[in-house]
Amino acid sequence: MSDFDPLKFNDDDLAVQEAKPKLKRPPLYKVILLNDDFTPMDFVIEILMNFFSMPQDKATQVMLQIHTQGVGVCGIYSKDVAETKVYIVNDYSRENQHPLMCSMEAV
Ligand code: TYC
Repeated sequence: MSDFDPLKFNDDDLAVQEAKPKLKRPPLYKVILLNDDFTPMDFVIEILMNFFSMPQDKATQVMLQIHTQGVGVCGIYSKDVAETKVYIVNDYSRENQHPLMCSMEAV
């Protein structure tokens, strides 16, 4: 019999490697508000309550943190939701002639 015997190469000889799972968690984004000298404090509180569902005491706390430290996090969302929040907050601020800036950054 020759050295090469195809029958030797049956299924049991196959080297198998477990497939690595290809699922990754989708990236998350922080939606942030920046301080400025002109937007009224009450307007920022209204934004935090209405667009980020914060109760008034939490919204006041976050607004004051932005006011003193320059920037603050409004919430953490998937990319699509974060983009929409940024868009509607900036749109609403412009509509009300305030220079408030909302943006997002990867977590
Ligand atoms: N600094 C503003 C003021 O003194 C208040 C303010 C807070 C503005 C937070 C923007 O994201 C902001 N009226």
